[in-house]
Amino acid sequence: MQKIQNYINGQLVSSASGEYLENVEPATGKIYSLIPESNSDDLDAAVAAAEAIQNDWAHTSLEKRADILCRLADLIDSNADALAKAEAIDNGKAISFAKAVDIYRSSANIRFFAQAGTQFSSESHAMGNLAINYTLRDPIGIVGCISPWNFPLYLFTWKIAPALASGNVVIAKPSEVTPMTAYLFSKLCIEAGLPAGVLNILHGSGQSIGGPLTTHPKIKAISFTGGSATGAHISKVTAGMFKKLSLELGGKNPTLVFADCDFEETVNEVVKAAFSNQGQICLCGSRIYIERPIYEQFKTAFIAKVKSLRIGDPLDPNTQHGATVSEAHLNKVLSYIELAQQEGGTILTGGKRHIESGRCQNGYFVEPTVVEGLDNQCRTNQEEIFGPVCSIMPFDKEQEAIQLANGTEYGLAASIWTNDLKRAHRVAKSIEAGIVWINCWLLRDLRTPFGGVKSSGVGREGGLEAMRFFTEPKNVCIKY
Ligand code: TXE
Repeated sequence: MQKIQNYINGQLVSSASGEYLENVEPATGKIYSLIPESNSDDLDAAVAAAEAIQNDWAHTSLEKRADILCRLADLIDSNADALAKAEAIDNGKAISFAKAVDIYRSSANIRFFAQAGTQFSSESHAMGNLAINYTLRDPIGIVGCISPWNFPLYLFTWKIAPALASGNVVIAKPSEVTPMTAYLFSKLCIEAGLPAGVLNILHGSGQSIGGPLTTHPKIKAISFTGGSATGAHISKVTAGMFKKLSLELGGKNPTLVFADCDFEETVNEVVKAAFSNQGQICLCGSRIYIERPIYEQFKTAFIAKVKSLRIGDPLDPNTQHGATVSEAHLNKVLSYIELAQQEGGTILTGGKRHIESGRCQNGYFVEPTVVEGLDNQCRTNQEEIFGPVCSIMPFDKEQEAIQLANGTEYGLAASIWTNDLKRAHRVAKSIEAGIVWINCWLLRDLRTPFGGVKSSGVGREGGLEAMRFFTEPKNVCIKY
């Protein structure tokens, strides 16, 4: 049985306790590897390693840091097939999606921030002929990065890349649900010649190592992506420690379809927005509001398209819809489908666990599910399900659509489908979200601010936002 190892001080090591967690392949329900259950002892070793190299890394030239990060990105590219297969096995997602999205973006994240590190600059402010102010942006020091299971390597690199590029040393904790690609990545770090201690990867549960990582006094900033409940917990336990927190949390994103949209393209894209990655993306459009004149026509075309999604073995290149990530998550999603019907919803397609044949017969598959006839305030339309379940309903007026869209505690993303330019700008301005797409979804420019409002989080990732999060500005005023 493969044993995943921690990456501390440039070495692959077991956890101090020697304990392991079981790692299950979602498509088969079988245990296929073991994960170190790390604790504070492992954390102390990682902090010591980080502390020892902290100064050297902070004073490494921008070009040298960029070179090492670009080497890492090149190694991801040259190992893309193996990494995509590992991601598909570990997460249950379709291998074609893992290759085209997860691994492609993992390399792009690192390459982007390698370059951002050499372009990152700060300001100066002249006081006439009296004095000049200049702003230093120094690395914070030792930072913690905690990432979730839905985009394992993609969100892991999305956090560590800006942290490293801005001269910090990092202690990172991937999700215990999907540890494999972070483990394979640590081997690439050794091959790339990343100096020992610059990045340390600790595997294990939120309880055993996640918690200690957030409260360690020498870790001055935490960048977290995960559930809103966990984000709230981290805020609470770190309160009074004055750490910088970046919290990218859950979403319950609206999709607004107006009658004048490009019909065919909108149907196709709204299906992707609802079901990509089995609906396990914080940006997924799980609440679909359609202007009444085209409601029946759109519903018919949408359902037909959803029914055509090919569910199957994540390792089959033709699969479009894989397994949900764990048995616990499978049961959570199925319980919400049950709830949707109790709340008066009608299942238009899907609604059941999908039983595959062959090696995947015990896999955690859920049919892509569409529910109609729910009230906007019901739990199904208020709570993040984070699975292949969406609800649809008609609206009549623009103002009504905006109220429906803004009617949850979340505010991460939204998509608007219309050819009316003025309406597009008007509605985008009124939507309570950090990201609004118009006639597109998940079209990403890594320079843009990424994150949400309300219960979807605090702070922004991406581009200069990330470089600023991982640095401390210091104003120096010098009199002429
Ligand atoms: O997230 P968790 P999970 C949402 C989605 C999902 C729910 C739970 O609704 O169903 O969150 O998913 C670590 N201190 N999203 O269980 O628990 C944990 O080990 C420190 C949306 O994956 O938040 C993992 O590495 N760390 C999200 C990471 O936090 C702790 C993507 C996320 O785990 C911890 C994923 C603690 N006390 C889930 N407890 C998005 N916005 O994309 C756990 N962790």
